[in-house]
Amino acid sequence: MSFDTLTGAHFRLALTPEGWRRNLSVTFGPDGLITGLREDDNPDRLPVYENPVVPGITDLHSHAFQYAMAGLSEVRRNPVDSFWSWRDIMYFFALTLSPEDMQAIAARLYLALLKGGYTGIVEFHYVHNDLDGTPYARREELSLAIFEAARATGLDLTHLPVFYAHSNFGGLAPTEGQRRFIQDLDGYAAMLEALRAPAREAGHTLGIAPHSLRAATPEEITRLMELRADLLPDCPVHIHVAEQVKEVEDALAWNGRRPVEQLFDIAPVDRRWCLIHATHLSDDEVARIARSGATVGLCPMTEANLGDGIFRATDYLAQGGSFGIGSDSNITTFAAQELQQLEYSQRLRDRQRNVLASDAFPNVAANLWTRAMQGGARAAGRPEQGLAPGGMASFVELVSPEPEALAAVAPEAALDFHVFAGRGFHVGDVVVRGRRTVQAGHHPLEDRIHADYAAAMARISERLAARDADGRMGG
Ligand code: NGQ
Ligand code: ZN
Repeated sequence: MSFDTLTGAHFRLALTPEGWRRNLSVTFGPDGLITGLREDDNPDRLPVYENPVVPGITDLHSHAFQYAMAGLSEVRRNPVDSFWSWRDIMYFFALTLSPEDMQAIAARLYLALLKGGYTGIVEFHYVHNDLDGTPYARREELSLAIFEAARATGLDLTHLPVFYAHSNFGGLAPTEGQRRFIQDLDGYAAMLEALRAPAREAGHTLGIAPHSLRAATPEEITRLMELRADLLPDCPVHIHVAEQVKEVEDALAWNGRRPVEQLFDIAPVDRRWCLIHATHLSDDEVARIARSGATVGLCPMTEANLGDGIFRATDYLAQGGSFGIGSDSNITTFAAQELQQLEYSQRLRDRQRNVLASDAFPNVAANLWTRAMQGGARAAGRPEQGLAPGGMASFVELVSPEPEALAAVAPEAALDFHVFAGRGFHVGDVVVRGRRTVQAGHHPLEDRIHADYAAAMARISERLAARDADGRMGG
């Protein structure tokens, strides 16, 4: 599929790192980066966007396959359901998928994400093995399914093959339900090597991801850093950390150190790192992450869905910490909803309003959108300038569903409506590095992507029904 390529555009109103600006002529280079930006009345007759335009956000944390189980784990089955009982269902579901299913689900998800305000994705990919736990003939088979989904949809991919070897702190043996995730270091290195050429050809970025301090030991993380220096110097490194209180307790029980303390003990955490969730932090941990330049990968809707807890966003942002947002379990695909949930979690805790604004951006939505764009790009190993020279030519056009009704509202409020008013804006065009992937709300391959997804879901539900004698999914 080839998309229209734009060499520039004229924005009547665009959200830049300096705030909203009017009448901007912007030119794009062949690499999809912004080469020039100036205020004028469009002497070069570039294509004009009359509607407000915002930079696309990089979704910095996704497990694509979980999109297909969204909504299927909302039934109480235990006296107290929790993250851990959800995880059992997720493991059960992960044991159902073929490579073809993986590709169809990821393509359907990535299509939805493009229409949800995202132009990039960081896929934290840990389902590697065949159903019985043995590697595929091509061990990178399922990663290639993700590559294909990104190619078909046009979403900008940073792919993180995940290293996963244990079930808890202290190098405990993995469980049977984790068998599709498990690799040793040699197998992992072989997979990374096999992915380098196809990633380069397709323009994807590769990174490294120890799943968590539960799934990788300190020695293994040290070895992964050596592997990174050999194969992918300076690539992004992501890890799940301190999401659940139980993880903090297990960490303390193992060696007396909290998870984020353990991470800083063993790894050179810097701006190339992304700490996913980081929900439960001490004052010292908040300060250390903020100082390190690492990005915190917040997944507000999933964290709410799983009952994780509330991230200390006010403290962290006051110290200049970098953050981005991830759709994680993909229960929602709208960036606006993630940002709304992030702000509301702080309002509910502090009993205040307009909490996550800044002096530069008193509008909460513009502040959160801009910072999440920057943090997401940093976490993906991409330029983080936004709609400015050197930034990515990746943007989203916001179209009002009721232009007449909103005519009296300043156009600059479009993003406030998009994030905080349920009757938000639609996306019109979505341009990724200069390529128009969505035009007036439509993707050229959407019919096929929907049909492939429906076929995959039919196969999956048959397989689930066959295995699901005790009704663990759905109703
Ligand atoms: C995951 N998801 O890897 O999909 C994790 C659950 C775990 C989230 N934490 C598994 N949301 O952390 O052990
Ligand atoms: Zn995750």
